[in-house]
Amino acid sequence: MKEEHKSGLSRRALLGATAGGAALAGAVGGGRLALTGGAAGLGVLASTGAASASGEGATVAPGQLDEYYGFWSSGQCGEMRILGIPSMRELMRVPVFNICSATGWGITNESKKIMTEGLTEKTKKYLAANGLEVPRNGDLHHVHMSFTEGKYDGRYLFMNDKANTRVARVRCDVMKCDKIVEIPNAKGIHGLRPQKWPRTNYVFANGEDEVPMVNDGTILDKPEEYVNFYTALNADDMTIAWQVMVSGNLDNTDADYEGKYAFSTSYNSEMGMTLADMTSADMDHVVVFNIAEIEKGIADGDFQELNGVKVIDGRKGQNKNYTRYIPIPNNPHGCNMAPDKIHLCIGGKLSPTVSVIDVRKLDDVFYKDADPRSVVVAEPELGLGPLHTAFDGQGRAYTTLFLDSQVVVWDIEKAVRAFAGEAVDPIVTKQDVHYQPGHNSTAEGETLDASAKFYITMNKFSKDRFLNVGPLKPENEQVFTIDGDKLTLVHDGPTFAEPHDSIIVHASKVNPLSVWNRQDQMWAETRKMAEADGVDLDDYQDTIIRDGNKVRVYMSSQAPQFAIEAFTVKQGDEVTVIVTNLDDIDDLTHGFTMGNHGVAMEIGPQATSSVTFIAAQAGVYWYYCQWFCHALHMEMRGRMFVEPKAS
Ligand code: CUK
Ligand code: CUA
Ligand code: CA
Repeated sequence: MKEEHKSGLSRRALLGATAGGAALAGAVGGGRLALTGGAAGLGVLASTGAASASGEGATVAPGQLDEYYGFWSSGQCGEMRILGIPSMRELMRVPVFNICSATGWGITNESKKIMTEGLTEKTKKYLAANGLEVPRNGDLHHVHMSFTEGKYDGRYLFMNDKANTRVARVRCDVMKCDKIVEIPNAKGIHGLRPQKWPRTNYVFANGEDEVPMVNDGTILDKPEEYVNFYTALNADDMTIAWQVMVSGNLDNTDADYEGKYAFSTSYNSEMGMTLADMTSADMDHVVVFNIAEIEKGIADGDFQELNGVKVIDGRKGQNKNYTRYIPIPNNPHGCNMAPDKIHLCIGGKLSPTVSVIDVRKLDDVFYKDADPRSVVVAEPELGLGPLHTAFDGQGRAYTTLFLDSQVVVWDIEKAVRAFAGEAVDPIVTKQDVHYQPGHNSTAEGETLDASAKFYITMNKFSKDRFLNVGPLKPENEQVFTIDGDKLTLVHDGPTFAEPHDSIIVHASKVNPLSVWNRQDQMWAETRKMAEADGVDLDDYQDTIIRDGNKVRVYMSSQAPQFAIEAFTVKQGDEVTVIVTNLDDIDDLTHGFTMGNHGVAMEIGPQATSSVTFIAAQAGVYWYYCQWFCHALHMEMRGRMFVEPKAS
């Protein structure tokens, strides 16, 4: 095995130590060096013959449907993706935090409302000052479905935006985003999980970046006055229920199967502002949030109101029952609750260990003053750079080893026994992956329906795995079938920036519509506007309303024609085009693109969409349907005449 290091130390030696911040910080850099320089030479290719005979059951023939949906984050692309599993066929991209040229997300009036109504006043000012209508980007790391009694219930998907501190919700009936909320006070929403039990009443969201409590510029470079916030949103209406101020920062989060506790990892218990500071302590921590106590504190008025949010003080030293801090080595990352309802697994990242917390022991820490570390019932050494853990419902855990480019399969019960002193090895097997895995997923692994069918690894580097496409390489995702102790590679495929996390949901739990309901709330505002204009949006529309310098053009569409094939406005008019797709057949989507105006939108069967723009330049402009809908799709077009302003 060849290993390269700036420091000259071996990667294993470096990461094997859990103490010494500088060495560990160096190890991250060193590991990176090793993986970019030498992974191909690490011998990791040996065990990965392509799909073998034992991978059967993972083949999905052309025309056949997948057994599972995969809901994927897309990182800095800001969208959610839907895949078929196990085929890994990409089925759809759902724009959420991004602006989408195809669907008009961020361009249509309906989507702009969703993208802006939940923003703070500060952000609205920022947008105005920058001449923006909506935030341009997002960084979507975590997609999770709503739960009822510990199982996916097919209602909603929730997701975070680390870049602009937002949380969004996607409706599973139409697979469109219906709510985006900016979280006040917190900065950099990263970890996100729905409450699992009794149902998803709350969505928990971690603030990763520390800022002054009142962040108005009075305090700048005084980290000792910075704080961090844990946020609970009400899942049903996407309002903010409460926040807890914490010590240290927050990385990933999860919730238990009893509705009692939620948990967050912190890699910066030091409240450091530099890499050296953030890695200086041997131990960081997991914060445990006591949901009932927090609710009681809110009810009893033990909070301060900050930017409209009720904030509980759960920092260290409060001596209240809102939070407890469990010491964990070292810059921990992943936070995964096992479906055995007992074991919470924390990826040690700079420590080669996963810390296993028995959540049944937490009551004693809250109410009997037990040592916080007494809840740790196993801490197996698994390998270098443990990040996230998935579960198969059969007592096994699958932990990604970022630096080792492996997944380690281990037995939770054996790890507990080994920790208690028994001579058992919890490690079942180690499997090479390509390369540097972050998150991983098993089918419904974060639910009580966890199964041992597939193992999906989301690798941060593809390196030499695919044809070279220039300096920017794709990421790589791999699917393995699980057969006892054996993982068999059945899919290896590139993916664009940058999925972090995914969930695998049985197809029976997701039942989207094929045709929109005409009464859908998505265009409720547009419907009100039409009513005021005396236009029936459910019937054929070819009405043009002039209202000062505002023009509203109502046109229905039916393949292959817009109800209006020409309309006239005056230069400088604010034009709103409202298109209703009266086709009610599966898969008959129309579009509306106004040439040279930066305007495009999707109008699904029976949907209404609208878009507003200024007709700034005189001339003839063609609009057209940009969604191929008919043999005469090219002919589905019309003209906008813009009369010159009288000078
Ligand atoms: S984080 Cu990306 S690999 Cu944002 Cu869930 Cu761990
Ligand atoms: Cu309508 Cu293409
Ligand atoms: Ca740290």
